[in-house]
Amino acid sequence: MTDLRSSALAALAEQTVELPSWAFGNSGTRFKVFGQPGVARDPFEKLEDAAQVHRYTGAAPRVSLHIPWDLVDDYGKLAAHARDLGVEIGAINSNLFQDDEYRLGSLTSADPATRRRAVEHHAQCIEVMRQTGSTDLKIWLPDGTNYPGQDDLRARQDRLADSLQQVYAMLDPEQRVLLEYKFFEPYFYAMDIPDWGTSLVHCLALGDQATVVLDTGHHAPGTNIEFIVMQLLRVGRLGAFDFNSRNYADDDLIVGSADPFQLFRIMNEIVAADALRPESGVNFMLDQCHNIEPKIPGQIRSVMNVQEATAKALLVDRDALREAQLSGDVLGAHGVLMDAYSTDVRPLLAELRESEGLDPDPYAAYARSGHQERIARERVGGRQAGWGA
Ligand code: AOS
Ligand code: ZN
Ligand code: ZN
Repeated sequence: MTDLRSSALAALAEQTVELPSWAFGNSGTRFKVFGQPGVARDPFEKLEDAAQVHRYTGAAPRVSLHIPWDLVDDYGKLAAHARDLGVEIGAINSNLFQDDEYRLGSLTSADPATRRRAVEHHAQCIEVMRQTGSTDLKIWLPDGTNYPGQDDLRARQDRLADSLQQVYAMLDPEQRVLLEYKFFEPYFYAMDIPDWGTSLVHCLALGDQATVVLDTGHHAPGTNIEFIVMQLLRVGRLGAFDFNSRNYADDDLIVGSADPFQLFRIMNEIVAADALRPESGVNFMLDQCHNIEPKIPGQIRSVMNVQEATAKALLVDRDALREAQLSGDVLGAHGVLMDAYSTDVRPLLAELRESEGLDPDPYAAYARSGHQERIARERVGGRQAGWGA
């Protein structure tokens, strides 16, 4: 146990979680966007808020950007601002869902001029990557059809493969594509990348610099997500997570809030495959919006939830588990997993934070800092996460 504890502490000290810039802007549902006092007004302020999350958790040193939501004149300046704050720019997210021209598809469009525009948008994103030092280009493809017969499903895949090939060809050697899947929305008959299999097929055709993004909110209810995690790790193509929690749709709620056991099962596969280390190439990102709760504390809570699930996964007694599995001890093996899950890891994480010179309770430390009150006083006129914020 002492060994497990100290190796868990060492692994947790290395773990990082990437924050989404859009978590720090105003957000909501299609019914209502709620404004919050002190919300970030531009990408520079979003970085300042993200840096607060890193300051109190010590585990969130990167921020994903979204183009064009995070459009600025000088990306070198934005990256320098990030560095001054002690964070860096993470994945660059492209946007193929806001233009009228993409109504019937972007990278899959039957119109070559529309496809060309969608590919060129990725050239712009890759340029941002060069200027900010980002190595991950994240593509969520919002293309799909609403009615059987609306378009030729296979032709759409062929056009997608060709467009992705053009994007891939523009990458620098140290850059990679992260290809996300989603089974529904904004189209409801057939999405063009609905599942991990389709994403993987395209990644395999593209080459080694293409990997799959698993957004935990993008599966049908009851899907065994940890199985997908295991399989993608097995073939070396799990590039990243978009962590969040879902109950009904793509809810983008705080990761681990409704089903901490699912998060534990996912992290258990990560730890079992030794994929927690930064060199494993899995980028643990959040993709969330905090519509009714305060945003910086919401992100702090999210990072803490990921850490707690990870700590429990690190405490699984792998030798005992293997022994029970090999001897066919069904309940014994299950019990090993449940013992780890049932451990209260909060003291372990408090010890980790104290060893790093941090407050053992990041959430309370941020609340005491007065930052929330300061931004509410000083920042006036924050806008929605997207739509030109
Ligand atoms: C959309 O449902 C996806 O989860 C995305 O990852 C999207 O790219 C992200 O929300 C930023 O636009
Ligand atoms: Zn996502
Ligand atoms: Zn989503």
